Parts: sequence; C-alpha cells; structure tokens
Amino acid sequence: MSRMLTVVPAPVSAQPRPDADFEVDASTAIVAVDGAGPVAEYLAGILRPATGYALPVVADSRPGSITLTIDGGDGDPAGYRLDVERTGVALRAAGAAGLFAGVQTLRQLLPPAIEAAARGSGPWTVAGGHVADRPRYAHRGVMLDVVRHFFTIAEVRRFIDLVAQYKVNVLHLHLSDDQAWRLEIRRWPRLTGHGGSTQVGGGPGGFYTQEQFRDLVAYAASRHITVIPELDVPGHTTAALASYPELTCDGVEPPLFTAIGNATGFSSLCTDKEVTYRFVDEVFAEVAALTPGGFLHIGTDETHATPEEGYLRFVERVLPLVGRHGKTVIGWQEVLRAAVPPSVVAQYWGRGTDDATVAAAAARGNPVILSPSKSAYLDMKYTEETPIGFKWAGYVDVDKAYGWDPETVVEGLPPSAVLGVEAPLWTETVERFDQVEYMTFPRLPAIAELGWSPRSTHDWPDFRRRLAAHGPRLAVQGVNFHRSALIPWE
Ligand code: TNX
Repeated sequence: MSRMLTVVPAPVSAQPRPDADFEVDASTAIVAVDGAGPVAEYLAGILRPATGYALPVVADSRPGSITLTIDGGDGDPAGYRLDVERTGVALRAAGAAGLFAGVQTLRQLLPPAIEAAARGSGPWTVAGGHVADRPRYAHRGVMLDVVRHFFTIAEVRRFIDLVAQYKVNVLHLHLSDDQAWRLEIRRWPRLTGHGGSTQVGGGPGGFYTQEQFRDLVAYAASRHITVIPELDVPGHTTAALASYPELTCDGVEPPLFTAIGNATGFSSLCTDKEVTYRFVDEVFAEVAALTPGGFLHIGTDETHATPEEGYLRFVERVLPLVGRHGKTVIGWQEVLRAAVPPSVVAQYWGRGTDDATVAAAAARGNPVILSPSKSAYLDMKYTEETPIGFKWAGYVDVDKAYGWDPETVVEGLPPSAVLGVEAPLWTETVERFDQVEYMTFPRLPAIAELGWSPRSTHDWPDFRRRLAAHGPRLAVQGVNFHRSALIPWE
C-alpha cells in the first residue's frame, strides 16, 4: 500500500499515484521560493543524515528537485498542497507554518530509514500522488510537566522535534508546582535558587535561566511550535511559599515538598496579602517579556487550600494584571468559577463536576482547550501492566486516546468554542526522558490527529493500520514507544 495512505495525522485528502513516485538522489536540490528558506533548510536537515546527499538549498528553480513555495494565497496559512510526480516534488502553502506541516507529511512518504541519524542505503523513494491538507483546530498541544521531575533543555528540544512530526504546534510547559519552581524570575531569585533545587523523590531538580528559556522558545518557534508557559497560582505553590514565606498567611516557611502529593491541592498563596498581588504581577511581567507567543497560563487548578471567597477575589484581580501584558490568559477549567471575561481560555480536564460551567462559559464566548483526563492524559497507565503512571482517570490505551471527539466530549459545548486539543504529561511517576517517550508515544499521535484531521477521516480500524506503519519510524528515531497490543505494528 502507498505510504500516502499511512500519514498521521490523516490529511484532508490524499490521492496516491503509484506511477508517480519520486526518487531523491545525489543530484536532488531543494528549491526555496519566496521566504521558504528556513523550512527548506529544516527539510534538508532531516534528509541529509540518512541519504548522505548534499541536498543544497537553492533559490532558482530546476528540474528534478523538491520545490517549496510560499504562494501568499488566501488559503489557510497552516494548510498546504503537496504534489509528488516522477519529475519532482512541489510543496505549496500560504505561509511557512503550512510548509512546515507539509514537510512532516513529505518525510512520512519516504521509507522509515530516512529517519536514521547515519547514512543508509535507500532507495529514497517519495510515494507519488497529491495531498491537500489543512488543520481542523488552531491549537494542537502537548504539555510537559518539568516540575515533578526536571528535564534538561536538550531533552525538551528532543521532545519538540518528536512531537513536531505529528503537526503539534503548541508546547505547554508546566513550570511551577508544589515540588519546584523551574523558571528564573529575576525579581524573586529564591524561587529557583531554593524552590528549584529538588523534585519528586528528593533528587537535585534544576531550573531554566531566562536566557536558556528564550533559546528554547526560539528553538520551538523554528519548529513552528508556540511555547505556553504555565506558572500555577494560587494553589500548587509550596515551592514558592518555601522560597518566600511572606506569601503564606502565617508567615511560616514550609519545608520543600518532594512527595508525589495529593491531586486536590494543599498549598496556597495568601489571597489576603498585598504582597501576593505584587508577586504575581512581577512574575508574569517577566514571563510575558520572555514569551513572544500570545498566551500565558496561570494554572488556577485544584485550590482546595484556598478559601473560595479568596480564590474568586484572587482570580478576578489577577486576570487583568496578567492580561495587561497583551497576552491571552489560560486557566484550567476551575478558573471559570470566577467572573471571567470571554477572552479567558479554559483548559478542560474533566474531573466530571465542571462540565455545565464550562459549557455555559463557552456559550458566552470563552474558548476551550480540551484535555479530558480519561482520554488525553499521557500520565495515565495504558493498561494495568504499565509500570509507571496513574489510573485515577482510568487506563488510557491508544483506542481511548483516539476514541473521542473534541466537539462532543463536554455536553452542551458549542463546537465553535473549541480552540483545540492538548495532551498533558504530568511527571510525578515519570523520572527519566525514556519514560517521557514511553508515555507520549503512541498516544500523542492519536490526540494530534484529533486536533488536525477532519472528523470525516475518523476511523479506528484505519487509524490502527496507519499508526502501525509508524512503529518502524519511531524505532529508527530511537523513540522508546509503547508497543500497545492494540496496534498491528509493522
Ligand atoms: C491533576 S488536572 C493535576 C496535576 C496532577 C495530575 C496527575 C490538573 C489541572 N492537575 O496537578 O499532576 O492530576 O494526574
């Protein structure tokens, strides 16, 4: 079967033409027209190691090449058209994001060996035919919790590269919680100096300097991924309270917390103190300045240690403080308990009690990101045999990760309110990066497909078959993916 029929996420339309395969060879060039240069260089970087070919990026058109064109049309800037003929490959898009998505499709039309870091033997055949494609939703996210266990910049970069191939365009970084604070804040240096020094289990932890974080954001942008930083307030804040005890109500410094903790929240900034609001204001001012992307995430989840009246006052006072920096504010679904303007984005995780609140807010205009824990939480075990992970939201094997619709998962949610989907990976039990890979793959491709592909393509038998073809690709990339028993892996 043509590799054009194994692309994940499924394209809007794909028409294989077996007589139109294109072969990448030593004479192939990559032609970049009208601003396509950076994506062309990225493509060359993918194709050069395995092929060993020079694959020069050139500006002048020539036959037998791979041509990338930004045609400036009025199409969806995130969509693309890909035409593979015997005589050459043409990839066209209205914007660079579309070209980048098209490159992810193009690499999947080559044999899995193209993903190797060292030279292989080919032939390097691109499956012939035509693809026309565009995303269903603007927000196709993944979240990584770098708090409960710390992951290095190099590891986060690899994560970015791995998720980008499934057309994920948002990386939400969970940067503070009870166990640690991971982002340098210059006005509040003890947050990382003290609060960043450990992790679950008491290991050494770590943090990102502002410079490192800026570089990471730029790296993600080169993969057309927007970083959304989350600093979780007013709950999930033991690390901040231990670093600055004036943020507690009783002024007593709590010890650093290195246990897994309960999921309902046991810490809180003191919502009655002015210093709390100065803290939040200064923290988000620095974070906003580090973040070219349009979103800041303020957490607001599981605030059982915050008196309700104080919580509502806190949220209502903090939203305009954070919003002043010109960013759209995201909060977990609990944020909707407060009186929030319709610009606030709610991230649904579906603990089962807030559905009516979320649907009502969405009807008033609040956009919603869908991360239903029983389907999209990457920290849930696949099966009872999975050695790590939780099961409070149930087991989530690939069929469950794939088997939901963003437009019907919350009863009464107007479909127009759906900004997109996001798969969160909380890391209380995830200690090492190979375990991050294990929990992420292959569930993330399933959720990424829900975010990208039109609902008309949704078909579990077909998805199983297509995903099976990705086993060899992930293996060549050295990804420690879970060989779910539900998938007939190639
Ligand atoms: C709930 S869902 C949390 C996290 C935990 C996670 C573990 C949500 C917004 N908060 O603090 O890490 O469960 O599955």
